[in-house]
Amino acid sequence: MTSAPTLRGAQIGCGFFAQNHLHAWRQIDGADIVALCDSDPARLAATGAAFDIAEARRFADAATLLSTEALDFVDIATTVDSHRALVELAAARRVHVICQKPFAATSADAHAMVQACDEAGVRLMVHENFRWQTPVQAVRRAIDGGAIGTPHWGRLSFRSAYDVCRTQPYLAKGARFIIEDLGIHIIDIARFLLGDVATLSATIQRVNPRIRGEDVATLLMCHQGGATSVVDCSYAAHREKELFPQTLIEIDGSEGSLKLEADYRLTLHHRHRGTQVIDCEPPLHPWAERPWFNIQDSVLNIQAHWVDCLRQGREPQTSGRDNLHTLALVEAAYASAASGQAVRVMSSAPSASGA
Ligand code: NAD
Ligand code: 89V
Repeated sequence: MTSAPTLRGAQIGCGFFAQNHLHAWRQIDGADIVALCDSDPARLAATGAAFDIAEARRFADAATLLSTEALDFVDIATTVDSHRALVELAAARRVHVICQKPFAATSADAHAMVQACDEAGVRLMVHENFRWQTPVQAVRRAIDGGAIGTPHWGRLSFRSAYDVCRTQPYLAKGARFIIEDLGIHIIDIARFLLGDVATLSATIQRVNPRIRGEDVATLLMCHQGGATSVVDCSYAAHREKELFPQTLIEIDGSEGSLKLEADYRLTLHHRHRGTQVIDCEPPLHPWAERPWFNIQDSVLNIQAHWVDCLRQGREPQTSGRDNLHTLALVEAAYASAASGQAVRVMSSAPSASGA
């Protein structure tokens, strides 16, 4: 039996986080990155050398890349201001697309990008990797396995004082910070575990005077299925133990409860079957490092999911269409924080949130 041809991909954006994408692509069977693109010559050269991509296959602009290389997909890991142009360029070339989060700066941009890919008949996945973290996948499996019955309440918490702006300096300059950069991940996990959201209330605060946007956010969400969740995020939480980049999760269900606590310890308690403790520590891949290894492992998992979806002709879990729901909640959070009112969440696209 002949094995399927290896998918040919190109990495657009060779900055801080793209290095994790490229390490993970090397570890995945079925896909190869054959070309690179970055408008910054120094980063392009350094990344090309580090990942053995020949100079002839390094491009300063995506249009030349797409008109020169025969590609199955592009992996866009640039910052949000360039996402729409790059996604539409790839769609126009009938090339499948992965795009980093935040997918788009506005809801209108996001809808246009989804439509462009639909009309071109190409797959579109948003690289929203937090739900692909090993511990979060374990929580999903526990719920699917009936460990706690039907979930009715949850708390998803990311509290840290880690200086994330050191490696991502652009985060300190934006009018929006923690919800658009980090909250978006935790909101997506809440959708993945508890389903889509009907109404949302939010408050935001700025504690660190050296940044422009908010570094603390607290959301209350009422899910369409009846559950209520609290999503709380902070980059101004000076705790006894720094837990970056761990997301802690508590969920109560009709038959029991689960807690994903510090250092990837998952406790499942069932009212009749008692308590079980599971160590969900993610693998530390050879190219990964602490404390980022949890996120780095999720990069491998989501990219492997992409290869499976392209091979099997399936819609990725975090498709552009699905991510419209997560983006709508980000917009609702900022609107609620500004108005002080709860917001009824409207998102036109049908959801495949997974809960
Ligand atoms: P970065 O600034 O370090 O890298 C972006 C690179 O893209 C730069 O090298 C820049 O020169 C290049 N670039 C920008 N516009 C371009 C264009 N039009 N054509 C070609 N190259 C272009 O940024 P980063 O920290 O690596 O973040 C990139 C994206 O990844 C952001 O959207 C960020 O939110 C996201 N991110 C996600 C995770 C995660 O998945 N968990 C973690 C960190 C960052
Ligand atoms: O993962 C990210 O998207 C990063 C982080 C949340 C760590 O700040 O931007």
